Amino acid sequence: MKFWQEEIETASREQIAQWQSERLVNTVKRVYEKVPYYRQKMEEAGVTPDDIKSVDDISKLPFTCKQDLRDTYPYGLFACDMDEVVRVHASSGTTGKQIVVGYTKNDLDIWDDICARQLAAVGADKSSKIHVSYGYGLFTGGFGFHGGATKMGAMAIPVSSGNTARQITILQDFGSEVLCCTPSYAMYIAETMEKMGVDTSKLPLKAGIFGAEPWTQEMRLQLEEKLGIKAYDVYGLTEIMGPGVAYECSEQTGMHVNEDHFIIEALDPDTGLPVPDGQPGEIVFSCITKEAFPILRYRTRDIAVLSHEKCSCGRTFVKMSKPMGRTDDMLIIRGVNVFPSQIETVLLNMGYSPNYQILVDRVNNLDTIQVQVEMSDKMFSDTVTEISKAEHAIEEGLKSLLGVAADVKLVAPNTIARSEGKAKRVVDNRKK
Ligand code: DLL
Repeated sequence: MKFWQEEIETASREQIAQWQSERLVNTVKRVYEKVPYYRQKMEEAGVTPDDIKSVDDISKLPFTCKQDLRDTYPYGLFACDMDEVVRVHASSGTTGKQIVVGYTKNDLDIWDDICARQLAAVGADKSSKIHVSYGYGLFTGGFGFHGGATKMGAMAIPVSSGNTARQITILQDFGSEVLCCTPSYAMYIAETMEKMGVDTSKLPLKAGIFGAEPWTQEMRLQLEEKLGIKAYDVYGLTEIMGPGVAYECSEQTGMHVNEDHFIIEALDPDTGLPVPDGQPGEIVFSCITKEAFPILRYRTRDIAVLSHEKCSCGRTFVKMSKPMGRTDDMLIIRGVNVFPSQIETVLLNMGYSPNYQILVDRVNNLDTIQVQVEMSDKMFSDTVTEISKAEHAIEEGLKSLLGVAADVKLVAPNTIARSEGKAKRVVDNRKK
C-alpha cells in the first residue's frame, strides 16, 4: 500500500486551496463565536470573520503563541461543548506550565487517518505489524500511531517506551515490521541489540517512523544501516494534533503537510512576513478541521524550509524539511547562531556516535560551549595523546562549520544518559 487516502493525498493544488479556504472561513467563524479569547484577540487586531474570505486572507489573523495556551489553561481555547471532548493530551515542554489540548470523536478520526497516511507511505498495510514505542499517556506519540495502525486494520503492538530488553524480545518474537519511536531511542535500541549480538538482518523489521525531536540525515543513515531498515521522519506537535501533521514519503526528501487539515506558513520570525520556498522560516500552523481545539496561526518556533516542487511520489501536499532547530533552541554563542543539529552533523560525519551533549555556560561574561561526545569502545583503549588529537580534530571541524570555538571532550562509552523518549542534547547553564 502506498496511499491511505489517495484521492486526497494527490488532489490538485486548486482543490487543496478550495478546501483550505472553505474550512478556514468556517473555523474562523466558529472560534469567534465560541471562544471569547479568540474573539478578543481578533477584535484587538481589528479583524472580524467577514474579513476572512479565503486562505489568502490568513495573514490578517493574529498569531497564537504558547503563552496564549498557558493563559487559557486548561480548557480556555476549547471550541466545542466540553461533553463532546472524548480525549485530552498534554505537553509539558521544557519550561513552564503544561498545555492541554482536546479531541472530539471526529478529531480522533481525522488523527487516525493522518497517522494511517504516514504508515501507508512507508509501505504498511492491513497485514502489517506496527511496533509503537512512543510513550502512551498524555504524550501524543503512542496513542497517535496506535490509532493510525488500528484504523488501517494493521496490528498495533502497544509497547510504549522503556524496558529496552523487552522491546528487543518483542522485535524478535512478535514479527514487528514498522518501529515507531524517537530517533534517539531507536539508536539506543540498535546499540543495545549490537551489544547483545542480535543479528538485525534476521528481523522482519522494514521501516522506522522516527520523530518528535530533531535528527540529522547522518543519523538517518546510521539508523538505516544498524537496523537494516528505511528510516522515515514524521513531524507533529501536541498543539496542532500530535504525530502526523507532516509525513515523509518513499522519496525521503521532506515531509508532506496534511494540508486538507492544516494550513502551513513559513515566516520570518522577526517580521512575521512569509519567506519564499527554500528559505528557512518559522513554521506557523492553522487547524481548519478540528472541532475541540482549532488553533489558528500557531507559532511553533520550529525552523524549516518549504517546497512546493512536485514530488515523484505523486502527493501534492507541500513538503517541509526536517526542522533544523527551534527559535528557542537556537544557541547564541558569542553572537553566533548555533543549532544543535549542526553539531550533530559534524560529529556523525567524522564517524562519532550520536551520543553527545552540549554544555553551554558563561564564564567572565563570555559564552563557552563544551561538546561531550562518547568515544567508541575501540578508542577507549587509545593513549591520552591520541584522544586529545581526536578532540582537537573535532574542535577544528566544529570551528570551520559553526564559526565558533567549542571545547570538545571525549568521554567514556555509555556515560551520556540515554533517553527512552526525547533526548536532552543541550544543557544551558547560562539560564540558571
Ligand atoms: O513530539 C508529537 C510527535 C510524536 C511527533 C511522535 C512525531 C512523533 P510535542 O511533544 O508537543 O509533540 O513536541 C513538538 O517536537 O514543535 C518540534 O520542535 C519537535 N519535533 C516533532 N517532530 C519533529 C521532527 C510531539 N520530526 C515539538 N523533527 C515540535 C524535529 C520535531 N523536531
